[in-house]
Amino acid sequence: MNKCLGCGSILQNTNKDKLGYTPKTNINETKYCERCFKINNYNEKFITKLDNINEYLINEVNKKAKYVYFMIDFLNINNETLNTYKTIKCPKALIISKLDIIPKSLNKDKLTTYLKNTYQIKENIYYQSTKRNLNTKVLINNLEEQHIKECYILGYANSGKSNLINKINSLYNEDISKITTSSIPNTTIDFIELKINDHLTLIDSPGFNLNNVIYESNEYDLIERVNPKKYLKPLTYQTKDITSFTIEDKIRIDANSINSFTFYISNELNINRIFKNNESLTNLNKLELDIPDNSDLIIKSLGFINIKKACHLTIYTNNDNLYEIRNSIF
Ligand SMILES: Nc1nc2c(ncn2[C@@H]2O[C@H](COP(=O)(O)OP(=O)(O)O)[C@@H](O)[C@H]2O)c(=O)[nH]1
Ligand SMILES: [Mg+2]
Repeated sequence: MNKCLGCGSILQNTNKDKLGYTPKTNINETKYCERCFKINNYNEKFITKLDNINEYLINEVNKKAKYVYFMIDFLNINNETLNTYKTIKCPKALIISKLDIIPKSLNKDKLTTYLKNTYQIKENIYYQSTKRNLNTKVLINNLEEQHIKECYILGYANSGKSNLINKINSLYNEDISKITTSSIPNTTIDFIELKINDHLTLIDSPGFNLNNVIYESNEYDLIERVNPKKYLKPLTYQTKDITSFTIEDKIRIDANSINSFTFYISNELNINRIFKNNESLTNLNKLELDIPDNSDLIIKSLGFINIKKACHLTIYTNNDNLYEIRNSIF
């Protein structure tokens, strides 16, 4: 069975609507499926749904893997993503990816201590950026020092797994077949084994799936703006009394007291502040939350809002499971 080098799906030429399709009569004549070809050459965008992907990944990896790097990007650190990390049984390390977007004010040693304590992580935590090529070698050195010959790269959708593997591959090999990457989640369909050199094979994987109000929307333009292109600029708003915030007209957060809200989400997403009473989004589910002093309100896969003082919030949302509260990361 030939697999597409770009996404890992099994190549087939019988069903145009199924993954792995190629129009070639002889499958051996191509390395890539039509979908990867279109993403790579025409920048076409596809939204692909992968059923039961989380269970599939955990089962396969817990059966086969001897070592795992698990990638989570800075805006996606929460109980749900870290609980998934904890289900991986073999030796592993956590990679906080997209280091280039992490606010400079955040000290990495302190962040590590915070993450280890808050989420009970025992393993090493690395910070990495493919975009700026930061700490890529550190990851390889760690594998070499431990004589690890095969490493699975796991993580949530869009955490940067395929870009990292392409980067490492390009450091060791000149003429490489690239794994397909894009800003739309679920580009990688199945495991892809890539021999980097005689001592190391990396295995790319589809991303774990996170429920996300933005990804659910199927709006490409919006999905692309969730991932910050550069260093994140936190936005602070002071509230006096009744103030509503809306994010991309998908989520509404109502505050009712003097406070300070600092948003750590992509600067390309629209945050609106509305002072007067208004009816926008009040047709959605209403979620009431009590926030303790100096907490982060996490909006899964978008980021978080640092809230200075204890308060009560009313949130209008189409998904109650998107929110978590933690002690401030700062
Ligand atoms: N800012 C930033 N974006 C990144 C980095 N690595 C990947 N991305 C972006 O994240 C998105 C998903 O990347 P991809 O490697 O396909 O993620 P995967 O789904 O985990 O394989 C793409 O839009 C990339 O450009 C990084 O180091 N920094
Ligand atoms: Mg990928």
